Parts: sequence; structure tokens; C-alpha cells
Amino acid sequence: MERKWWHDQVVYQIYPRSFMDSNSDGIGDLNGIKSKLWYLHRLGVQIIWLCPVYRSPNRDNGYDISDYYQIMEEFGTLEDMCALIEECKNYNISIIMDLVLSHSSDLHEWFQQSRSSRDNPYREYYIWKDPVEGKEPTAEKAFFGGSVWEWDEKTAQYYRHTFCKEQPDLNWNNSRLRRELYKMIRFWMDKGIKGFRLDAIDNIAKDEQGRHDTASGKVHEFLRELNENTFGTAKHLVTVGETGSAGIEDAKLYSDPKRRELDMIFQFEVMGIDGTRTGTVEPKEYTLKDLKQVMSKWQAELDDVGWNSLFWSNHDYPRAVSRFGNDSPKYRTVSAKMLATLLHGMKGTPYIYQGEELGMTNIAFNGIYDYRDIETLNFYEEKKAEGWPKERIMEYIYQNSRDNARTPMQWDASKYAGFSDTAPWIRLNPNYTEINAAKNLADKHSVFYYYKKLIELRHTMDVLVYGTYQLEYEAHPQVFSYTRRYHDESVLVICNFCEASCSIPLNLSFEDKDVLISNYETRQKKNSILYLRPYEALMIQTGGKAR
Ligand code: ISL
Ligand code: CA
Repeated sequence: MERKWWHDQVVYQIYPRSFMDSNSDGIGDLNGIKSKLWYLHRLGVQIIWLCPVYRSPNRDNGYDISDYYQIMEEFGTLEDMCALIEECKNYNISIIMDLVLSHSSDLHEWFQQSRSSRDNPYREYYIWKDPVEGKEPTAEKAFFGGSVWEWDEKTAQYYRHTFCKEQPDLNWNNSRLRRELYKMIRFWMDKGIKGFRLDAIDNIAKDEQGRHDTASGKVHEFLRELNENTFGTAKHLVTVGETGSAGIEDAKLYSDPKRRELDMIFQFEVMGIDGTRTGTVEPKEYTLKDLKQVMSKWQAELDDVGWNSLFWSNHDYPRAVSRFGNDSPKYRTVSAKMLATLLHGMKGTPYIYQGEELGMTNIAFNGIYDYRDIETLNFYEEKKAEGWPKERIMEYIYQNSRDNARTPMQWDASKYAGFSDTAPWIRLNPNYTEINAAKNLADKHSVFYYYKKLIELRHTMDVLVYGTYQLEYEAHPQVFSYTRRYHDESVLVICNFCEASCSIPLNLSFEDKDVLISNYETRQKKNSILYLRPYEALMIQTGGKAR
């Protein structure tokens, strides 16, 4: 496999609205991010992915763009963005920008033109259809509730929106639109952006009826053209496509370097394993064996072709430790470290979502009035109308709301958590007095320093970057373990996923110096049995030079 500069790196995802407020309006901004680069540098990350910072009316917090060439007023100016890019260089940090190419805001000039008349030159930038038998042309449902079709009185046609109705889908069948997008991307490349995360990019192909086209392979044609006209023309860029619908075979097509589409994709098989955001409201039961099976399958299948992205959460999903670990005071830290060990030992690019390196947790606000996410708010209204009792709706929201991940970054224990000196746009998680960056930085056993060490290991050990993957103890109900191998180097990762202690047979003698990292200080091994305490995790070097 050809080595790439980003292969041994870890990406840190920033949700700018909730990261750091520099001008006391309660909203995170670019200068706020700039003021915290030292922190990211200390953690050791060299790539940050910025969620959208373009001009936007914020129906969907920046994922509804009204001007791709401008910065959102609340976040700052184009000068601030250039200054951030410059300052990042001093810390050896590259920026990946979020590209929302599947849709725009309804307030974008293109859509304003498009909806003004049927013969407007921008009409074909969006997807307009006549009614079929007096109704919506297809039965597809939008992600944020209702039909994907919205009736527009003025020109008497429907337009399509995969997400909310203020996010009309761009019509990729129109080559003029595509060229406009390429031009815009080159504008940002010229500003020094080192990569892109392509939002909902599997959504761009539509068939004649305006339906989401997943079968024809057109999405791959579009991506190759995009690549050829933009990021493919520059070396040293990295791209990751968000592809909610992708299975293994799609992933190979998207991320096989020979095909020149994308470097890697986000697939959502783990994110959907318990039913969260899969379109059903019933929670899905799953076991650790299911999780092992899904993660191992992706490791094996993308081993030679393509590249994995590894993540436990992002701005659309609940907090990792609350969802896959244990966020009770007793086990929060140890289980957060266990999850980190498991993920960062795998092959692919790990992504850290802001606050995950502190073990930040989910939130349960008292009432719907404290929630801000459009998906959550629409869900609440929809279920209320269906007659769900309020308690049931809130229970669901506590588990699943995207706002779990969007409460402000917890910097310290001062009022407003050091995020701002005024009330933030969304309420803080009250546990900020306990869980915050200052406290983590002051404690060498913190989750923060654990992540730092994992990042360092990846920078120094080829086996973690390029090694093969083999699942161990497959049938064990509470241990997730695997071996990585690269030439004569090998590493064994062992994670107890549960609160209960357990044991495994281990015919291997190892010393403390062979333990690359662990969330416990001592080992419990007798004869050939390794005893594992609650959420215990170890990464052991089992072969190679240093041993
Ligand atoms: O398809 C999915 C999972 O199978 C969804 O998670 C889907 O990929 C996701 O909702 C798309 O999210 C992205 O685009 C949205 C935006 O609200 C999200 O924040 C963004 O991550 C619309 O732009
Ligand atoms: Ca601000």
C-alpha cells in the first residue's frame, strides 16, 4: 500500500458553535478555535475537521449554506478564517473543511433564483417535479420529518429536500451546477485547506423521477469528475465522504485509491447497531458479539483495498462513553479509556469528537425548550401529534438527540465552563465542574493524557498503522480482543467491555515494559489466566524490535 502523509494521523472534529467563544456572544467562533490550538497541539492531533463555517441561516447549524464563499457572521470573517489557517501552520495542524454539496440553504441565491420562475437559468440547479396523480412524486421520507417533497406555490411544482425543507437538494445532473461547485472548492484549496469531509455525499445521484439513485453507480461517476477537477489535482489533500448508505462493496468503490474518488468514507454500521437514527424509534438489542462482528468485518474487508475511518461518535450521535461505555462516576474514566484503546488500535484513521478526550457525557435537559437541534425538535412535534406521552418522547430524546454531542466544550470549572463569559446558545452540561479540560490537564492519569499517548503510539508504530487485523476470543461474551501484525511486529489489544470482571486464557509471558498502554496500573495474571477488572484494556507488544 502506498503510504500517505495522513495514514498515521488522528483527526480531531470541531463543532465550531460549541467549541470556544471569543467575543462573549455565547456562540463558539473561529477566533475561539484559534485561541485553543495550543490545546490540540498538546493532545498531539495534526488534523482538525471543522464542521461547516460558511454563511448560513442555521436551520441546521451550518449544514444549510447560503453562501459558500463567506464565513458565517457569528463565526467571524474570511480574514479570521485565513488567520486560523495561518496560525495552524505554527502548530503543524492541517484543516479539513466540511463540504455540503448535496444541498444548500433555501436562502442561497441559487435557490432564490431557482424558485422565482420555471424558466429562470438557475431552475435546474435544484430538483423540481410535477405532482403525480395530484400528490408528491415519490413516497420517500425526509431525514428530519415529513416528505422529501415540498410544494412551492409560486411555480406550482415540488422541490426535493432529503433533510429539512430549508435544505433543498442540489441537482447534480446539471453540469453548470457541478462546475460552480468545483470552482468554489478550488477557492478553498487556494486558501490552504488540506482536505475535505463531504457531507451526505452518497445522496447526490438522483434518477429521472428525482429519487435517490443508489443502484446505477452514477454517484461514483460524479465523484471521479469532482476529484479530477478539485482535490485530485493537488497532492497532500485528504478526503472523507460521509456515506450513510454505504456497505462494504460501496466503501471499496469509494475509497480504492486506484479509482480516484475519495480517501475514505464514514460508514454507519456501528452507529446504527442499537437503532439510533436509523429511521426506527424502537431500540435494537445487540450484543458485544454483534459489535465485534461488524467492526472486524470492516477491518478485514478494507485491509487491502481502501481505508477505514474509525469513530465512536460525532456531532450527530450521542456521546461515546454514555453510549458504549459507562458514564457513572465510578466507571466513566476507565470505560472512556477502554473505548479509546479499542478504536485507536485498529487499522484506519481514528476521529476524536471534541470533548471525547475528556470523557464528556450525554445531557438530559428538563424540557424540550432547552433543545436546539432541528431533528430533535421536529421529532418532538411529530410524536406529540401521534399522541406519544411526553415522558416517552423525552426518554427517546435523552438517548438519541444530536444535542447530546452539542453542549459546549467544558474547558474549566468557572461559570459557563470557560467556553464563554455569557450564557451559551445551548445550555451547558452541569457536570462541567467535574468533567473539564483544566482538570484533565492537571492529572497525568486523565482521559486526555491517555488519548495523547494513543496518538503518539500511532505516530511511532507502523504495526498500528499498517498491520493486519485478526479477531481473538471471538466467542467471549465480554472481551473484545484482536492482534495486529506487520512484518515481525505484533500487538495484542484486549478490552473488557463490561462492568463485571472476567478472565481469559493467555499463554503469553509479558512484562510491564511490553504493555504499550493500559487503563490499569497493574496486571492480574496467574499461570496462564489473565484476569480483567471492570472495563480493563491493554495493548501489549507481543513481537517486534522493541521487545
Ligand atoms: O444516513 C445516515 C445514517 O445512516 C445519517 O446519519 C445521515 O448520514 C446524516 O443524517 C447526514 O448528516 C449530515 O448531513 C446533515 C446534517 O444535519 C448532519 O449534521 C450531517 O452530519 C444534513 O446536512
Ligand atoms: Ca462568539
